[in-house]
Amino acid sequence: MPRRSVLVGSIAAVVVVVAAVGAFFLLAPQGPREVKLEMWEFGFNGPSGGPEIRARVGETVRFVLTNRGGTDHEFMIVKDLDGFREALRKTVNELREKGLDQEAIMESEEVEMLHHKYSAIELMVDGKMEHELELEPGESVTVTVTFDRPGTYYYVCAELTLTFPESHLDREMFGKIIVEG
Ligand SMILES: [Cu+2]
Repeated sequence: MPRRSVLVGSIAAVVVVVAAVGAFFLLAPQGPREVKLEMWEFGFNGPSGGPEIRARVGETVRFVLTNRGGTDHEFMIVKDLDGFREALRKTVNELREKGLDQEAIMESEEVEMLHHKYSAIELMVDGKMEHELELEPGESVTVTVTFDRPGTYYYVCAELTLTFPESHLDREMFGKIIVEG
């Protein structure tokens, strides 16, 4: 075979391979975007706060949560961050005034109800819808969240362990989620 034909043949082969790889990535089903969040005292991926997450309306994001800290941490998504924080403070104080101890307050119906009231987006875990999740130290959970409406949301931890009567939210354990239409 003349040298030129070999060269043309090689180029053609490279073009075919590049086109095939390109088509594979274009046509392969794109899974939900994955966001890894490590929980620490008292932040996500660090000692305070958490990374800002941007999503599009209709997008599904898979959160891989791992509790790397030494105490329990929570995960839920709220819209009214200040309202939730204030309501939690008020409820905890009212229950303390009634004489309830930390354990009783953490397991109280009142605190549970607040989580339900302020949860803005449901979390899908193993095929089940949840308002909030609680992870023990070392635990890891994958959560799927679909953002149906535009707006600003916050993923938060409102645990009371170690910080009682304050919550982890009072130590800035939250991050912003911006959902664009
Ligand atoms: Cu926490």
